[in-house]
Amino acid sequence: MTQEEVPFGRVQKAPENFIAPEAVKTVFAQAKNGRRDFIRSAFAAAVATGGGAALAQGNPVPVEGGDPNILNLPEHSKGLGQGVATDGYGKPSKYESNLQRRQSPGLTQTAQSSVSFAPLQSLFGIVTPSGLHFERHHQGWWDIDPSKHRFMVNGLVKRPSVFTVSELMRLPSVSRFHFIECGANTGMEWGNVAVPTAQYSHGMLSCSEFTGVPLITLLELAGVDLKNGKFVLAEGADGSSMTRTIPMSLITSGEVLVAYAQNGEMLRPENGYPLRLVVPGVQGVSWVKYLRRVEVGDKPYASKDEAVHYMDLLPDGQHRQYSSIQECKSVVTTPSGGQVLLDSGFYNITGLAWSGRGKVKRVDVSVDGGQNWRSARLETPVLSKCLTRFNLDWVWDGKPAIIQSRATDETGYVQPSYRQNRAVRGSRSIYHNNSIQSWLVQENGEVKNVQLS
Ligand SMILES: Nc1nc2c(c(=O)[nH]1)N[C@H]1C(S)=C(S)[C@@H](COP(=O)(O)O)O[C@H]1N2
Ligand SMILES: [Mo]
Repeated sequence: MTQEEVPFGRVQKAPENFIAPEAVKTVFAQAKNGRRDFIRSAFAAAVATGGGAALAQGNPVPVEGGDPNILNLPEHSKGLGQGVATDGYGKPSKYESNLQRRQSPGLTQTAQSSVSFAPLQSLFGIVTPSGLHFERHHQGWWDIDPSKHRFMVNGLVKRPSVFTVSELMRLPSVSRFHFIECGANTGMEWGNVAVPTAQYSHGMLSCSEFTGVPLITLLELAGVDLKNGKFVLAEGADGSSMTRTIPMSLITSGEVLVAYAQNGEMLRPENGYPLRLVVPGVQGVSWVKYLRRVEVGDKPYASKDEAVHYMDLLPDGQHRQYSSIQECKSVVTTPSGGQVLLDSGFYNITGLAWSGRGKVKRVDVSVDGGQNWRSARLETPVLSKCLTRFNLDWVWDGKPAIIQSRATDETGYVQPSYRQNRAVRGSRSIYHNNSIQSWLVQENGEVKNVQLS
């Protein structure tokens, strides 16, 4: 892997003004006084290392030579900036061009039947910017003309119905934050293949605010027979003939949406424009893109994408079907594989936790390979079937450390270790790997993906 391929993490490159270790120690000591103090003293400590302390007191800069980034007035403080950015869709800073979704070096790279992974190690908060949302296409993506797209409801309904996209958009809508995770996320690791970065180990995961119409509203408009109609088959309009069975219980709860928008704008074409099914908590394959039809039936359909693919091979050679809910899982995104810690001292351990069964209740973090655990701070909002951001203070002593996170959801389910998962599932599975992830911080600061047996 080249340097170019390692997406920029906050700890990967040494910016010239990185806080000196001495200052960090002061900051950490003061951090115990609470967060508010921490921010204030972090600022004080940071300026104390450069010319800023004196600046704050109104005295001349005492640092020998001075910091040219402060002393030399930059162009942007003197000249006229650029005009309003009305020349098309806004773009990230050119200094962030390394932040990209990428195909895994270890997977076959057939563009139309492939995956691009989201750069989890460089994202903040819980929302995935739409241009960095992971992609999984079985037969390529399309930019479908919404005026020609139709959505049909048939099967066990009184009035088989067809909706245009504009008709759907006239109906009462809801907006909800949810994660989507491909059932194959972290799949390589079942066979002990340690892919280099969090992007490739966990990046078939994204989280957005989706807007759309609850599917139950559309079924009711069509006069659904809920007595006999226990399942729905969802079908996409692309050439992959993607069809998946959704149990009616998920639909009557009002959770399943026919979505047209993502993060405040219409869906991106890669993510199913103009319509996609949102099935909170369920593996990505059921979130059918380019959604064109739902059929109400009385039994599961056992379509190719559920009778041949997306099943779990068990150690006795049997296959487990319809294990669709994404169980509670978490991953530390910094420090994570491919990043480099610059020096011993203070670091903010941060990561993501999620559960297909509800809210995340707690996340414990270990820096010694699971011998001792501390509870991380869960940042708000903590939402159901949504990514939750966690953070924990850590002072690295410069010795090798193994960093892990272990999430617990509101049902009381605790994220299992590899040993626990393999005892039930063996090691030849592909899908539904929610094992605890381990990152080894080496003495030289380089972070590696490792598995503890
Ligand atoms: N029509 C259609 N829907 C689809 C797919 C597809 O190839 N075609 N891929 C599925 C799979 S396997 C996943 S993991 C998710 C990926 O959604 P994304 O590309 O928006 O991340 O879409 C699902 N829905
Ligand atoms: Mo998937």
